[in-house]
Amino acid sequence: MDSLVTNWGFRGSWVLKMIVVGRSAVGKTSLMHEVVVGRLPAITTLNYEFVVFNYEIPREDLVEQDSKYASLKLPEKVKLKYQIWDTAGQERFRNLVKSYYRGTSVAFIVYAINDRDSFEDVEYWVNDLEKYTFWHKIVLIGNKIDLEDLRVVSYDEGKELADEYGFDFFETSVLKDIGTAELMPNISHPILKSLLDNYI
Ligand SMILES: Nc1nc2c(ncn2[C@@H]2O[C@H](COP(=O)(O)OP(=O)(O)O)[C@@H](O)[C@H]2O)c(=O)[nH]1
Ligand SMILES: [Mg+2]
Repeated sequence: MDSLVTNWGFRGSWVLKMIVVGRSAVGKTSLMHEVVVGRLPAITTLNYEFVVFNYEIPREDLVEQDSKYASLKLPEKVKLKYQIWDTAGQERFRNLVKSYYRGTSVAFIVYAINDRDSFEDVEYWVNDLEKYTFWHKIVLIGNKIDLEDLRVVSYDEGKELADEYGFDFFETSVLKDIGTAELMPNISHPILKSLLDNYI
């Protein structure tokens, strides 16, 4: 089993690599930007850019929501960082995306609830991810729930698919700021626990 986190150079500092995949224009870049910077990006990457976000996990994220870990104190010196690899979803980049899987523990597969093709693509990404490496966690995300009138993928369909694969599932709207704040804290707790149990 690959390790969950990589020590990124000096004692007590850990980086957790994540990757974001999915069809183009579902909102991958917007979502990760929202998570990291807290607002919609002024420019979208429009399909061809690969972006790496580095993000130090706020301590509040790690302890706030779950009383079970609230009493577990992360030593002051320890720093945790997310490194999020945003990718482009078009066919011609698909081989390139694979080259980023190595050493990555968490994968987000994003589709848009108003784009049936993007939901049907999920299976492609699952197969691709599962061929390549060990995943600590895969998260399925149905984005753009503000477009309720244009919805063609129901919540239940998304949830069922996620359950079938054993993935976490969230619906989000970057535009309306729904479900985005919970995303990272939700995956931080298991990470913290694993760190405390295994590394620190
Ligand atoms: N209505 C709506 N539009 C969104 C949402 N998230 C992203 N978008 C828009 O969808 C388009 C594609 O977003 P982008 O992040 O570049 O998608 P990517 O190709 O998957 O990285 C942009 O015009 C975004 O502003 C959302 O939650 N709701
Ligand atoms: Mg993008």
